[in-house]
Amino acid sequence: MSDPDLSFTTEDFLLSEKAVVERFTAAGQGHVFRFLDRLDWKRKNALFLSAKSVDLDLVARLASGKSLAPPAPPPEPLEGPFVHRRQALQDNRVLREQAEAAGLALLRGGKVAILTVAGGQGTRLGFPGPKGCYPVGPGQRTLFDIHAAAVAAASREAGKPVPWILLVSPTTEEATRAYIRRRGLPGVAPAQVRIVCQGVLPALTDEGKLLLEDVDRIATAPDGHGGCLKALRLTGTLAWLVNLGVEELCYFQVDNPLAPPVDPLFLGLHHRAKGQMSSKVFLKSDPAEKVGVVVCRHGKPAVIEYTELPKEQAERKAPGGGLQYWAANMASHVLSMPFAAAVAFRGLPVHRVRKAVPFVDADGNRVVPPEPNAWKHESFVFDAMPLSAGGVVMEVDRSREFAPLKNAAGMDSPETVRLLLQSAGKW
Ligand code: UD2
Repeated sequence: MSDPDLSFTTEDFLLSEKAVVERFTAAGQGHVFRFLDRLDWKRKNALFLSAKSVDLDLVARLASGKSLAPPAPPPEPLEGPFVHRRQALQDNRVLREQAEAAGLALLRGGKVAILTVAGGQGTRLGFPGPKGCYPVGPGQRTLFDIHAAAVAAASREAGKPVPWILLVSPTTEEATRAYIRRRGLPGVAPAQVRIVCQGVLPALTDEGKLLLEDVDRIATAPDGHGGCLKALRLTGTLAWLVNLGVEELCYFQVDNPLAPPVDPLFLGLHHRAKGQMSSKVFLKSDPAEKVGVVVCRHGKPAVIEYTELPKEQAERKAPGGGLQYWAANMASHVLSMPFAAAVAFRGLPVHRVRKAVPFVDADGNRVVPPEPNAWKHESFVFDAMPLSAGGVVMEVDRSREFAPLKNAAGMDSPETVRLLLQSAGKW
């Protein structure tokens, strides 16, 4: 067999750059290369790297409205045998003990891994670094420290290190890696942690055009926590977990320091139901609370985001009193590995929201628009719920499991988180 032709020339590389420009031009997106001739080789490289993160076929589908999440059918009250209310669980000791034992058996059998989504830009918090690095206290204790202590406790309970996947994004990856190199994750063995970077999706104008964030960078943003499953697939992490014998993935958000990474009762109920995706909920504090609600649609659990729930529905009362749509989405889930893999290959619908996206105009000037000027796109992991063939929705005590850090002040701020940690005895 003759030697492979290794005579790779600069021309070949230039040709591939030329091919990229041709492809973008054919797709009506050639304007992103309008400053190419004035870029030095470093910025030229940056622009082509940015261009390669853009899936032009997906852009065309998004621009034409395909791949976008369809309008949701009207919600139905959350009810069914898969719903486990707190009081009913407290009253059913046999079920509780059986489920807890089953959950512990999964944990001790090495069948469980933990996934923490930490790729968000954390804009509302006004903190320069990734949210996980935020020193919520006491002292300099960060969210990552708190979660690491809980993962270490789960590993002790399991009698072995529990694999822990940290989902980051291009916005948070570098700073998260630097933080972990510098401070570590107390009590957690480095070998049990995998940092997985999610993908990005481009911003698009009303005309379906890409925007330049800078002369050498196309405006993109992390593709939403729904991008975690695709990222697990593309990075080989799904295969890594399967090879470890993992069957259940415990998912929670970095911004909730009270979320137990592994909850044997929740795991056990999920497993007993032969669940594919299960979710935790808690009683909404009031109709206007900024959390998604878990409802039923065609008899299956689904989440309506607070931004998409009309005020009248948010305030609707149930016949027995209380809110009709009472079940706040705690964003803690269990996904069975086969289901996570199926969704990773199938993909999730993309939601879009109009935002003010800074861009570079035709003259190369950076413009920060006062009004929303483009669509940002992301997918949500909870859109997998209606796809699952079964699972449970378990109500928990929010005072013990929910202390979200979202804003610099007011609701869901460091102040409210500290108070909630203290009242939960976690200070
Ligand atoms: C989320 C839920 C809301 C409720 C609330 C509870 C959504 C859209 N809404 O509101 O229903 O459950 O949490 O606190 O999920 N993230 C990534 N990558 C991304 C985007 C987000 O990892 O591309 C992470 C982010 O680091 C955070 C979590 O996802 O841990 C939720 O962030 P968000 O800002 O998208 O959603 P939020 O907090 O408004």
